[in-house]
Amino acid sequence: MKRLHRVFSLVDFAPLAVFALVVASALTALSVSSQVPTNTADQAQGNGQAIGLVVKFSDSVDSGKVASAFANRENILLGDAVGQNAVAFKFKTSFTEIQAKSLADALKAEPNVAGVYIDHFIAAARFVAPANGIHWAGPKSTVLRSASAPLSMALVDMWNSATPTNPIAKLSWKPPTNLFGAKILGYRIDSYEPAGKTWSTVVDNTQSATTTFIFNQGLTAGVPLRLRVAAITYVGSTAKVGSYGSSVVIVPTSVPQSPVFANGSTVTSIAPSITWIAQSPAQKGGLPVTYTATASASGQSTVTCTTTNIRCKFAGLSPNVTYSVTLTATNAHGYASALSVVGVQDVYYSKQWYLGSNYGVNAQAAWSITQGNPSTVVAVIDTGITNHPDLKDNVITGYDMISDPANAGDGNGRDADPTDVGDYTPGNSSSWHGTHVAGIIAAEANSIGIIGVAPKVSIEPIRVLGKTGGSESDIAAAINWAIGLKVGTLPINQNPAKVINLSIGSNSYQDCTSYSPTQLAITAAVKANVTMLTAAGNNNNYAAASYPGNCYGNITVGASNYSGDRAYYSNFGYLTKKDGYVGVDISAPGGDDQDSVIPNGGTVPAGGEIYSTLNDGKTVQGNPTYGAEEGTSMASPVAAGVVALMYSVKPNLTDDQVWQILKTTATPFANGTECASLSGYCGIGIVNAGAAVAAVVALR
Ligand SMILES: [Ca+2]
Ligand SMILES: [Ca+2]
Ligand SMILES: [Ca+2]
Repeated sequence: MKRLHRVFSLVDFAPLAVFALVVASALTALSVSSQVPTNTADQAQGNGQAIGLVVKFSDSVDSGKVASAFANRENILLGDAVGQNAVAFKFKTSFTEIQAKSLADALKAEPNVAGVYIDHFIAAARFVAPANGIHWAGPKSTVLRSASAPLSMALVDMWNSATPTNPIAKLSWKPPTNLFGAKILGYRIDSYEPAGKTWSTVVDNTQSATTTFIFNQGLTAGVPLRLRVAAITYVGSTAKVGSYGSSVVIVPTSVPQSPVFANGSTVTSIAPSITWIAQSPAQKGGLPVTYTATASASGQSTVTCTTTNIRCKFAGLSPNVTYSVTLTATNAHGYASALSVVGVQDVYYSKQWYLGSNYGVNAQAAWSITQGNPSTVVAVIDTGITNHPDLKDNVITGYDMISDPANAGDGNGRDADPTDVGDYTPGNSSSWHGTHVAGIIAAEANSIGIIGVAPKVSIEPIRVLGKTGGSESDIAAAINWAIGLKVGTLPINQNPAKVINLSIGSNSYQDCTSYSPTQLAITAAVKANVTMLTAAGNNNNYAAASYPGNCYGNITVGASNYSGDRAYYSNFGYLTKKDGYVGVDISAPGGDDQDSVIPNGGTVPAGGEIYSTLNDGKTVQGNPTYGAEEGTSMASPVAAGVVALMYSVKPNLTDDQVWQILKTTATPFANGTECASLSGYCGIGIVNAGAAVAAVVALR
């Protein structure tokens, strides 16, 4: 994590586990799963078992030769090179974590040894989402007799054009007639929650005898706001809440939000209509909305159509011309920024809500500047890659870094072919996880399938996760190879990465920095100004306990949803006294099947999940396909794609500049959400491609 000073020792975590962070799997192209995830072994999950050591030798020795001698003497088996003069060793018999640390400490004192790290294996396990209820309790109070109810309640809409997207309401009342000898300390205001048919306190105590209260945050336009008020009176040092007056209700308003297209993005004289997703009352700003679509093409006159519906047909388009369309939603307060859809032809673009909706990454704005550059290389350290027509021109030579032939499943240890041979286990289909991740970053801009966040950058697949998971030493070797360092006798990577995506996580052990071979590699990557994005983990728990997100120097990405809040499974920040919430640096859309219904306005495309490239093989590779999945595994590559766009504009950006820009351009979480109210809990905000790329342009 980028901002974290070490917090691991502060928290005591149960040895649960996760790896490769997909929550739900829907492996077929067209039947998108919107059911609650079955949580079956989505991918590798960590058991945290110490399997060996990684020893970094001093630069002045022949590390291969010294390692051989070392292995004989210490009764440990020599494994593969990790890079940076580090070599993996395997324990001949099983070691506990404590025994491994003890041996590591002893070996640190040996001549020629510069560092010793513990290697862990990450094995398959299941994801179980724990319950996470948050409850607010008001203070208790006592007094002999409570005041009577306040009178003459009134609630009015106070929207004003200075803050057009923000609904504001003013509540006023008259004081109670009977105070029973007490004095007014303040007022308590409750709001009605229709879901549970209950009242909940929104202002515990106004601490004032003033009989008006302005609500200028936390309101949602279009969602009825019903309030009631009671006086809080006190005698001596005791206080009591009085009777509630009758309630009042209004529907707060604002300008509308941007509409989202529901189908392909261009119109022609043959197909002259355009459809968009029905907006909820909140998205309409709580007011009636009119939509105006404008079709334009160079050398042609502009054609518009207007409707209050979700579909509009253009009349009088020129034959054989492809038009670009801009759609604007207007209500009595104003209009939403128009959304242009120039050029996107990919047929499943309409499923990719995370690119263009209100809490998506604003990809269109970035694409007006760049769709990426093929010389910008994104290493996807994952399960490998499959053949896919929507990826083929963007995938460059990678490597298969899995040392253990049995786990690799391709008949050998490390080799130059990172083809994903599947991670099928009885009862679980192969995940093709690396293919899904690669498509999110760089699926091609063409007329088929989906479009990646950075559809013109290059994907460098490096395979580290096999049949049953992967080892830390192989992950470290993959990072070292990705950034162009020598890894034993392997050929040097001719296309070093600028961005590395690690959609991997395990909360089975906490310590990264002092004993992890991965930290050794991440530190080298950051030094080389390579930006590393890691998943925050899917445990609905502290991200600071999820490896390798809890290493230092990487950007740890939490998963957000369509509504602009935390996806229910995403790990979150840990509250420290010094730094506030730490552990998640930033969020990006990762999908949330429990946030798939737009209130009173239809459903979120792809069941609220992230639609990307897949393969339909249950065991071995079958045919290329597409499917919806969710997880911080999906959020991290969304962010990686944005970073790749940034480097495409300015390849000599420093890693620190990348982080500063991501931080200052992030979209705030939706008003009233957990992520918005607990600052830093889900990171700084949601990655905004358009704003980030514009900020890079401004640097030049
Ligand atoms: Ca192999
Ligand atoms: Ca291979
Ligand atoms: Ca495509």
